[in-house]
Amino acid sequence: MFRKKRVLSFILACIVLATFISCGASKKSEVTEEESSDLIVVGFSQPGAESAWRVALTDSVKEAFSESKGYKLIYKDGQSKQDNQIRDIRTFIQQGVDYIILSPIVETGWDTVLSEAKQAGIPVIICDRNVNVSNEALYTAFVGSDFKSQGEAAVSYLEKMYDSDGDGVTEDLNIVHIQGTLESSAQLGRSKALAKAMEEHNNWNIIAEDCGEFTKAKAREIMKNTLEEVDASDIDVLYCENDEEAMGAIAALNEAGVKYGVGSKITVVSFDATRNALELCMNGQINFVVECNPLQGPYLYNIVNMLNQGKTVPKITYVDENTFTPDELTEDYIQNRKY
Ligand code: GZL
Repeated sequence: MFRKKRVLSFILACIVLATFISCGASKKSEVTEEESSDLIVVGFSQPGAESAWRVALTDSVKEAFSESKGYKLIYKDGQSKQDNQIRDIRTFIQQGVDYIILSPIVETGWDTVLSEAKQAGIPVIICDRNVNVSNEALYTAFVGSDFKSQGEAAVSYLEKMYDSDGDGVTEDLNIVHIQGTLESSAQLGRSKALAKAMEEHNNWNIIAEDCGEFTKAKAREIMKNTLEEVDASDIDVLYCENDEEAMGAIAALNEAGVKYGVGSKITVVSFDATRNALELCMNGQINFVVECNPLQGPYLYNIVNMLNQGKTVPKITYVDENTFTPDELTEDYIQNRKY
C-alpha cells in the first residue's frame, strides 16, 4: 500500500514539474513573439556563397541587423541563380518584411520583382553589385563598390609598370583575362576598364579570356587549359577578377612549374583583398590587389536607420576601398583585417 502511495506521489510530482516547465517555455515563447513583433524585419537576398568575400559580406550584414539591435534578418542564399533570388524576394514580400536588401547576381532582369516590392510598399536597398532597371525609383538606395574605378586602378597599375620610361607608351603586353560572373556589375566594371585600355594601347593583346564564375576551381581549369594552348613565356599579365580566381590560376601555374609574381615574367593582378590573397601579395605571388570592401553591414544599417526615421537617404553610397602592393603589407596588418 505504502509503496503504491509513493509511486503515485512521484508521478504527481513529475506532472507538476512538467506543467511548470511548459508554462515557463510558453511564457518564454510568448515573450519572444512579443519581442519579435517589435523587431524590424529585413529580408536579405544573396546571390550565393561563391567566395570568401561573399561570406564576409553575409557575416557583416548579419552582424549589423542583429536582434539585439532591434532587427530580425531573414537571409537567403540564391545558389548562384537569379531565379532563386527572384523567388526569395517574392517570399519576403509575402512575409511582409519591412525592408529588402538585394545583392543582385547580374545587373538586369529585376524590373518586375522590384515593381512588386514597390507595390507592396517595401523599400529595396541594393547592395554590393548594382541593378540596371528601366526606372531608378524601383529601388530606394545602392550601397556598394564603384567597379569602374576598381578596374581603372588595376589598368593604371599596369600602365605604370609597363611604361618604364614614362612616355606613355607601354611595352607589348599579352594578357590572360579570367572574368567573373558575366553581366554582374563586378565583372562589367573590371572588364570594361581593361577593354578600354585595349583600345588605348594597341600593343596590349588578350591572348586568353574566359569566365571563372568568381571561383577557384573554374579559374584553375581555365589556367590549365590556357597553358596547354599558350606558351607560358608568352604571358605577361594574369588579370583575375577576384581573389578566388587568382588563387585558382596560381595553383595551375604552380602545378605547371611556371614562375609568376614579383621578379618573374607574369604579373598577377586581383580584386577583393581577402586575407589569403593579401598573404600571397605580401610574399610577392600577387603583384597588385584592388580591394573590394565586403563590410557593407554598417553602411546598410545607417541607411535603414535613416529610413526608419523618415529621413531622405543618399541614392548611391560607395564603400571605402584601397589597393595593395607587396611592400605596403605586413603580417600584422593582414591578420588584423576582418576578411
Ligand atoms: C564584388 C562581388 C564579387 C567579389 C567576388 O562586389 O560581387 O563577388 O569580387 C564575389 O569575390 O564573388
